[in-house]
Order: sequence, then C-alpha cells, then structure tokens
Amino acid sequence: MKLYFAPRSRAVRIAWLLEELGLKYELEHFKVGDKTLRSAEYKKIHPMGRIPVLEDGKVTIYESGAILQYILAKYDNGSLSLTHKDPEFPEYLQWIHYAEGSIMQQVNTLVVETILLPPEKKNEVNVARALKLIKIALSNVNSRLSDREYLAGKFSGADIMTGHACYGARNAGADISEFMHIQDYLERLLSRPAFKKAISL
Ligand SMILES: N[C@@H](CCC(=O)N[C@@H](CS)C(=O)NCC(=O)O)C(=O)O
Repeated sequence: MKLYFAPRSRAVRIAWLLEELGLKYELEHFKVGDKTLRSAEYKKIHPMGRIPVLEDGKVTIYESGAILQYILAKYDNGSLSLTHKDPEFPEYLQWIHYAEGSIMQQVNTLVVETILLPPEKKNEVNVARALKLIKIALSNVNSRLSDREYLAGKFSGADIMTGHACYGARNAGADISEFMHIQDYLERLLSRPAFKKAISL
C-alpha cells in the first residue's frame, strides 16, 4: 500500500490507522501547500490536488473518511471497527463522519485566516465565526465523552477521525480549556504508540 502523505495533515489519520493495524505501507511525502500537489501529474491521482490518497493494488482512493472505511472493511478483523450488529454502530458511523462534516470546515477557515493569508487579507469576523462554530462542534464531542472513554463503545475508527479532528482544532488555536473530557481524551489518544508514530512521520 502507498499513502500520499504530509505531516500535520489529515493523512496522519491514515498513517495512524495503518500503524494500529500493523499493516505495511510506503509513504510518498509532501508538505501541505506543496506546488507538486497542484501539478497535472498529481491531479491524475487526486483531481483536487489533495492528500491523503491511498493506493492499494489497482485501487486508488481519496477522502480520509472513505480511506479509513475502506481499510477497515478490507483489513480489520473487528478490532477497530463495528458492524451493524453492534448496538453503537449508528454512533460509530456518525462520529467517523462528524470529523469532516462538522469540525474540519471551520478548522480550515481558521488555518487559512490565521496562518495562510497575508495580513491585509485576514478577516477577524471570519476568525471569530470559525472559533464560535468550532466551540459548538467540540462542545458536542465533550458531552459525548462525559461518561465514556471513546466515542462508540471501544477505541475505533471513529476516534481516529474525530479524535484527530479535535487534535487538529486544538493545534489550529481552538480553545479547549473548558472541555475537560476532550483534554483527557486527547491525552488517551496521544498515549497510543500508533498515533505517536503517525504524528512523527
Ligand atoms: N475532505 C478531505 C480533505 C483533504 C484536504 O483538504 N487535505 C489537505 C491537507 S489536511 C490538503 O491536501 N492540503 C494540501 C494543499 O492544499 O496544499 C479529506 O478528508 O481527505
């Protein structure tokens, strides 16, 4: 398997998953913002010039959530995934998709407005709005974690997706000081050797 990867990107989720499962993979390393990601050559692999992308034999697949579900369906024996027979299967799916659906759009805005744009183009209204929406989205995760260690029954792909989104939100500058359960959760996740390895790549 080959993973198109950049440090501090959503590709970390996939490296984390591959490490958890003990699967062999090679990395094609980029940096976020790399011009090669916009090349015609790379756009044959991902038409929008994004990472992560996974190649597995004849399969090429992008979208981190889809890649995660693909890997779990093909290579996991149930250790990190739930099936429709598990009572928390709906929550498992919900929290897999919550990362991109409800957290990351605002995190993107925050990164663009606070890091990527030149000072004259930065817009404080956009920053304030993104922070407000992230707070609402994270508050929901915090409530979910008030009486459990993981989002859906056991440590699973849902934690890789939404746990990583919480980690990304915090790193982008979201204030999680009032979200005690997320703080503990991030510590739990960061103590996993597979996550440590993925963020060191
Ligand atoms: N929804 C997509 C988002 C992919 C995405 O936006 N990736 C970012 C990195 S986190 C990227 O490729 N940025 C590279 C760039 O814009 O140069 C996913 O979950 O895979």
